[in-house]
Amino acid sequence: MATTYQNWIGGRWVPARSGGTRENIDPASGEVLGIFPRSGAEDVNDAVGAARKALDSWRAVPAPRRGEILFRAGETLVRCKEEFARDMTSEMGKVLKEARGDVQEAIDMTYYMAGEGRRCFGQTTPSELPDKFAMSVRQSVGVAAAITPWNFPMAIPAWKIMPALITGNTVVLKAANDTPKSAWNLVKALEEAGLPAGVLNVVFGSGSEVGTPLVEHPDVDLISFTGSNEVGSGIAFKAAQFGKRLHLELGGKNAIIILDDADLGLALDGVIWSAFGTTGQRCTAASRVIAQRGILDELTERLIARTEALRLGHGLEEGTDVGPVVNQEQLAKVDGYMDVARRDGATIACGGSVANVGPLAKGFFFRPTVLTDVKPKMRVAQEEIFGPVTAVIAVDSLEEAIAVNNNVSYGLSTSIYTRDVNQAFRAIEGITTGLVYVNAGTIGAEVHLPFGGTRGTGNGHREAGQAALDTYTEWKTVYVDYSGKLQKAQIDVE
Ligand code: UN1
Repeated sequence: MATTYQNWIGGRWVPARSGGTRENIDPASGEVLGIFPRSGAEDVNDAVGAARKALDSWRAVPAPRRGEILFRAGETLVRCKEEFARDMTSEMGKVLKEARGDVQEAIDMTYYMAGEGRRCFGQTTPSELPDKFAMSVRQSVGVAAAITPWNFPMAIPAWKIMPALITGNTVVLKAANDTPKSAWNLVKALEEAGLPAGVLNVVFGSGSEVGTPLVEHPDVDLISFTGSNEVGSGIAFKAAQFGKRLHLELGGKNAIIILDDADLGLALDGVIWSAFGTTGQRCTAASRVIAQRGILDELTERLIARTEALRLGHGLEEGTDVGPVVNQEQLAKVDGYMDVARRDGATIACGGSVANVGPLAKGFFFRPTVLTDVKPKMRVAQEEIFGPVTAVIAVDSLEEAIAVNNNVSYGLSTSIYTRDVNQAFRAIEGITTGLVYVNAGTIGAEVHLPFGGTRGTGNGHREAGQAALDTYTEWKTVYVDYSGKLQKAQIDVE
């Protein structure tokens, strides 16, 4: 019998008001892992109400005290890391060592933001007038809605929840439908750490049944969404209409540029890790390899050999390199791109099909795929596939590589492999994505630096690092005039 889980609203674990439920399924085996609420607008309303009610007292708690709660939650995450990583692999498929990394990223973010409880710096500057003091302080925004994806089921909720909480906001989390247990584990850790009732609430359910009423709720002040461009642009439209603050983290079409002078073995390690890690389901995944012509043949040959050697399997099994994709819909989408590739004239050099024999029969497996003869304007070189597929594009020069890299509607992550420091710096300057790596893959961002992208990848905001605080706070500028007389800025200039 699978365990039944509940929403956490106003400090209580409660079922969906409708009584509706949904199964949490292992995408590698089809096994039912748990039963979660299938919530709706009435549950969202309860959660937002609880968050609103908790707001004034939470923002009155001194930030260092808020930080202590986060530190305690971080300790639980450390203690339960292995268990939580296993839960994650079971519910979304990524191999265990990567799931451990996901939990670790949540731990890192929790500790980092807990420390902000004693920082959260503003600016103190001289005033232009005598006997006057000028400073700026951060204030919470209000009730934050965090809408999170299944590919980083603990890290990304932590990226949103931790900065929101430390800066005094209350939160309603809508966890991804495919990964409720990881969100539940994170929320439970915060509950056990002593977070007061209503400060964080989690409502399980789908985008249309929970996400939409949450975005539209008049008592939600701020929305942070990570997911598809299609859903993100719909949210942007509503946020504008209802006057809500919005942070968006959407798709990517990231490239690894490999120049003729690169260390090819190192570059291949980066491509394999970045293209097929998390089964290619990262917004930072390297779905393009932009190769200079001098190394093209050798690179392609070695890339195909290494890709064909990758072992598909259950992410909990020793020796598995690549797990399943998350669900049937994603599998069909990735498979559909093989026809698109063929029609446009690309070559499927390896992989290119669903793997469903033997132990793989019960899961959603797709063979790691390398596409060659790809031209920069082909759909497979422009659109986010979000699966274990990478496309090799040939270029003649660094300048052409940079132009091809930048010429997509996304702008998240790029990496360049070269041993020439001049070329590296020219690339750093010319690349227009939000993240740039030199001699490392496109994945693996660290939590204390800004994370996000240009163009269609987002709406200009960043998460993680100090930049995250800008999403979750309002600036309050304070002037204290202790001269005892009327002093006029810009007027009393003599
Ligand atoms: C994402 O793919 O949505 O840099 C986030 C990385 C991870 C986070 C990825 N630290 O790939």
